[in-house]
Amino acid sequence: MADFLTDKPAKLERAFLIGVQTAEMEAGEGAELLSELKELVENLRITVARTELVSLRRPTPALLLGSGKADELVALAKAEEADVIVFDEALSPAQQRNWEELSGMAVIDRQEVILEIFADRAHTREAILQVALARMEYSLPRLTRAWTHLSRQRGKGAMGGEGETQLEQDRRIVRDRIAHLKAELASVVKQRDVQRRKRQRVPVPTCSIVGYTNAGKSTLLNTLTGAEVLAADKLFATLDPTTRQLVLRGNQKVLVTDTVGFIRRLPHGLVEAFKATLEEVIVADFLVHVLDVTNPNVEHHHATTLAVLAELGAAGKTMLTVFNKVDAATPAMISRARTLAPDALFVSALTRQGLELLEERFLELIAEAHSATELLVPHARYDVIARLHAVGHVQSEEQLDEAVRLVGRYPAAQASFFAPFVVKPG
Ligand SMILES: Nc1nc2c(ncn2[C@@H]2O[C@H](COP(=O)(O)OP(=O)(O)OP(=O)(O)O)[C@@H](O)[C@H]2O)c(=O)[nH]1
Ligand SMILES: [Mg+2]
Repeated sequence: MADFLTDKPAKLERAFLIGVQTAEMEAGEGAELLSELKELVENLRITVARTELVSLRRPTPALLLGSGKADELVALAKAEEADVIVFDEALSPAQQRNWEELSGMAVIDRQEVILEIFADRAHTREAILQVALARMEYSLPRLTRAWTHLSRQRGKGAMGGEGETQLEQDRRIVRDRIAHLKAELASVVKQRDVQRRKRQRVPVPTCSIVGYTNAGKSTLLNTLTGAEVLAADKLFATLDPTTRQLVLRGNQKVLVTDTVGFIRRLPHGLVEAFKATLEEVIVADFLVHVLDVTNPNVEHHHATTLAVLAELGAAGKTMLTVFNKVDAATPAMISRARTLAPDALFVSALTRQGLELLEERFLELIAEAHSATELLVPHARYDVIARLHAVGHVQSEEQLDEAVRLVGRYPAAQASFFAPFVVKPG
């Protein structure tokens, strides 16, 4: 089989970055995206030799930019001795191929950079499968390229007469692998479902931490729960959701899940592939949206997270907005954040500043999401009490003369069993 999927001979080292500012974009947005792209590329341990921002009026089908501009940029990239050109704007498979022919270099776009970072970070079986699937779907229309996944393909004869059949073969292999990955992923997802259902038997409230990459989500989970999730100053440090129990005042428990970070222009295939992982977000009782208050692009981060949540079908969920890293913020940053989200909390996951207040807000949201039920159970029905302890969550238990008064919760599926004893529904 053609091993363009696994072959990684020539690692790319010096990148020439091209950002685009179109008329529809806000002033400065192209530059902002370009600096974010620089950070992304550096996360792949590739040196950024130079960045260029071009203004684009009308995209061309062949090269996106006009051919004069393209020649100029290729000359600049060559002068920098770059071995890869990276576009912030998405390139069609044809545009990508044309640029590679024009420059003789690898030419990739932001989407491929993000896919590459995800591939680099994926460690669990589920994450590896999800990233592999997203990469395959990205590669399928691009099989005629001389470069793939940041490395030159070896032994490929995809162009020319005989190459036609080779290309067809390659396509079939990739399609087969996509089908295979989907099936394997489905079985992993099923296992997760079983695990989650087990957890739901005891209806402990759940919340998911969401937000832009590097906002401090994992640090917050670690500080709150004493978990030891990897938190690092790199993009997409977390790919797999981690759930930990947090015990609040009054012994109220809540399961907190840390999730993969979001970013602007996330490849659609990745959102699709990570939907299963992000299901935690959809089933959570409430969300905690963490933002880095010190980041100059915080408004865009805010908007991006809301957009991805909408794409996941989680737009209407109860959400607590939290500006993190106040220990490093200036008063100007704080007032800017207030304008963006007036009801937000300000915390530092590093110094614990504001976390007590955050936990109080958790308690309020839990109370809203799960108001407890009150039951009166005759002493003779000890089986009912035992069952509530086994399948539900008992907040308080009081021995009265004729009965036991219990306040707590149980799964909806058990409602008919407990119904005869309910005196105050939740
Ligand atoms: N100054 C300061 N830095 C923080 C704070 N919280 C997190 N950081 C730093 O921000 C960086 C990113 O933190 P993470 O917790 O890995 O961020 P994340 O949101 O989980 O990032 P991804 O998993 O990549 O989406 C790390 O270098 C942290 O040390 C904080 O309250 N103050
Ligand atoms: Mg993280």
